[in-house]
Amino acid sequence: MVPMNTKAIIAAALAVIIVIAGASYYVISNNDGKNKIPPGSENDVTNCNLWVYGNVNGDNYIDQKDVDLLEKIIAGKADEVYIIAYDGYSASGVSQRISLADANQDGVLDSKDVEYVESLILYMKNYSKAVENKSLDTFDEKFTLFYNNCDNIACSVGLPIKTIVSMYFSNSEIIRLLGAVDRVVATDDTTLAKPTLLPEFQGITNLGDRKAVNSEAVLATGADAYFTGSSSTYSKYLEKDVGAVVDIIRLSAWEDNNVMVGALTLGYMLGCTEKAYEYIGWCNHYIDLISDRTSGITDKVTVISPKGRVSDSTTLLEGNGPGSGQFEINELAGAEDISNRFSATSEYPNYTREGILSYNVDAIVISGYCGWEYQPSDVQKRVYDVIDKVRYTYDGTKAVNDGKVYFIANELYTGPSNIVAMTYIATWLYPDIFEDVDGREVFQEYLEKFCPGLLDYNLDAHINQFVYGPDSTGM
Ligand SMILES: [Ca+2]
Ligand SMILES: [Ca+2]
Repeated sequence: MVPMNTKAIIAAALAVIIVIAGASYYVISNNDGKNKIPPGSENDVTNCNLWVYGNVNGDNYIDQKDVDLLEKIIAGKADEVYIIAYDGYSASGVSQRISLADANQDGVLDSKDVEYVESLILYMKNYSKAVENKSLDTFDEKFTLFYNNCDNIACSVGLPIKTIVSMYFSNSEIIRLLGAVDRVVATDDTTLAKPTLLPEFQGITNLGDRKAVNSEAVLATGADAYFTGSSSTYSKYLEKDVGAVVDIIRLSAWEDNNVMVGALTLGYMLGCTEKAYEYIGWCNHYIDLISDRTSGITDKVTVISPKGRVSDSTTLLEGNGPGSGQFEINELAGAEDISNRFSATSEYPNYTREGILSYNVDAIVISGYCGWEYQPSDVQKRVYDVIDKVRYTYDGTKAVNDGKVYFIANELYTGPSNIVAMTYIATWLYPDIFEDVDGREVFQEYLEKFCPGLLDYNLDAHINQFVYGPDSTGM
């Protein structure tokens, strides 16, 4: 057993990012070897988005501050800084407390790490400049970067990355916001099935199913790197099959809502740091704004997010729990998501009517299937009819009685545009304290800042495909 005071500190540290006090307590207090995490401290960093070794102090940069701290650590004058790397998506959810100080990943901290970080800083300056000046073709200086992937495994990647494969549409959205679409040599069927969302990817070689991709086809692309997600979902044999030739980069594009880690860490690897920091800054602006106003609320609005599939009413009891992305966005919006009460281990728990009634949930935000590739004529069937079915399924709850049943297209609920969903939810659940915040404006900002291919998209004409709530035109 972990001593009580340590346990409380770990729980507090974890609560900041995962906010499932019940589940984290369960993991820590049942330390049976499967879910072992080292003791935490109140100084642990929970908001590090740059999971690159050499980021010694756990902020979002690798700079002179890291060199200075590393020298102090080596001299015994400072302690290592630990970041909480949460990998909740893999089955039971494993949190790791890791230090990024061993920059060259040789198992010891010494002057070689200092030299490595200094050379990394210099390299990134030249690499980013080559990307910025569009002279990457002739930039042939090589560097091996070490990072922690979304499976919580330390990996290496060879730089520069001149050609890359992008698997899954959320991953492709990240590549676009970083400004690196021109390096994509192959992609997957979900990216190609979204010509409205991702017009600039259309016509790129299709590698098909991201979950079961053909290894030979990956090799045939000749790509330097392959950008995908957790091995529990996406073709876990790839490292073994092609890892010697192609660097397999597993970073979150939605999982655990670690999108910011995915965007910044990949942005670093691609030398697209300027755009990556712009994105992180934009996300943090809204996260902080909502957190500042909701963190003091003691009686938070309780919420669930059932999947709102059109064809099958039984899916209306399928939920989104910790690790799904929706859960984390609800919590960031200041709500108390009660989905974790239905399963301690599954990221997609099944709700029961009895359970939802007994908890008397305050609000329901449907994670629905409309959005980018649909038209206003689809809204009746895909949004309004689904809302009606949800009202029927959850009849008797406070949410239905009070008319607090909302809809967000799942493409907006997870992935890099999920900050838009977060602001909509916050304004719906707490209208009094967010009168000055407008989800629709945040959506437009996302398009203008991070979707250069969508500058002509008429959001007003299509907004009802994405959201249904108090400030949407459908209500
Ligand atoms: Ca740093
Ligand atoms: Ca070392």
